[in-house]
Amino acid sequence: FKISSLLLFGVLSCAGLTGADNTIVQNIYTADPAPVVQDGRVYLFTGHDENGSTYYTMKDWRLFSSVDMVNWQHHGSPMGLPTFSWADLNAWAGQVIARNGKFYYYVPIRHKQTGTMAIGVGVSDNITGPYKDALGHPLVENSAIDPTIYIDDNGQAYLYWGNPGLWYVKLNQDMISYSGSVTQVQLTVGGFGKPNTGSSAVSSFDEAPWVYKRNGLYYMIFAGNCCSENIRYSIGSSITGPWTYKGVLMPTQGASFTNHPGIIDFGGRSYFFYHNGALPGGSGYTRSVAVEDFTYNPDGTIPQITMTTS
Ligand code: FUB
Repeated sequence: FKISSLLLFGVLSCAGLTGADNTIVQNIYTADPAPVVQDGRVYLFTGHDENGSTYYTMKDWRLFSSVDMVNWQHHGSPMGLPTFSWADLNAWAGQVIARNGKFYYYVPIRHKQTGTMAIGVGVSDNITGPYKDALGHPLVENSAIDPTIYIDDNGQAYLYWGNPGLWYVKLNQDMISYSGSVTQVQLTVGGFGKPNTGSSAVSSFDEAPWVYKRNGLYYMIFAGNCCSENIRYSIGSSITGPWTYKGVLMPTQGASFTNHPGIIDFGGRSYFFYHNGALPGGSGYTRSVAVEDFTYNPDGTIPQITMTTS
């Protein structure tokens, strides 16, 4: 599978690039893909690594969309740090979901008063934004990052997030408040795999959870093996588990020591989004979003996927 890109710049004045393969976006560094299908179109929300960055220096999020997984339109930045008056740094990995005729964008950002990472919520009437701060304060704050969101069949929404640890909370119908307590998942080896040799972690789970349901099975895709990450996954019989570890989905490769998954079905095919350091100047802090298509095995397991590294 090869993907080519035609970038139409909504806010940038550069000329578009045509005929290029992975990575999807070739004129800026992108990370932490969060794809969502809406009205027959794939919307790809990403983080944005600054040029020359030597840390996770990220100030805004970016949005791209496609109807064919070949030609991509750049919608610019739907949301940035200035959206959240209470935050000062770290526009890291988020995810968007539709409900109530609105779009909710869950993101980890640093709370400037406490200096810890917290999860904020943007809201918009349009998937392309602009998104406004729905609350004026964090939804949850326990220094963990990487929110992922899923609405179960009974209408109950679950917000998971991770690193350190893996956590979830049940959201109310309004999607900006929750009921019950914040719950920490027990990271057993049977549920999330063995830690890498020499690690003091309980299991291989590190960060970047991506939760969803498909054909009766719940999937928890995640980055494991800190700090040279690969993508691993577990399958559960309910959205809160118990989880059974299923193995490495994408091995460690390429110039980025982190990776971050996002999975969708679209147009009868399944797509695995991730990031690497494949663009010129690419590194662990100047990353690029890429995608591979794949086919689930008949039992719902996922075959190992090879990263495109150039
Ligand atoms: O992009 C900043 C952080 O790097 C994300 O939150 C993690 O998942 C890792 O990709």
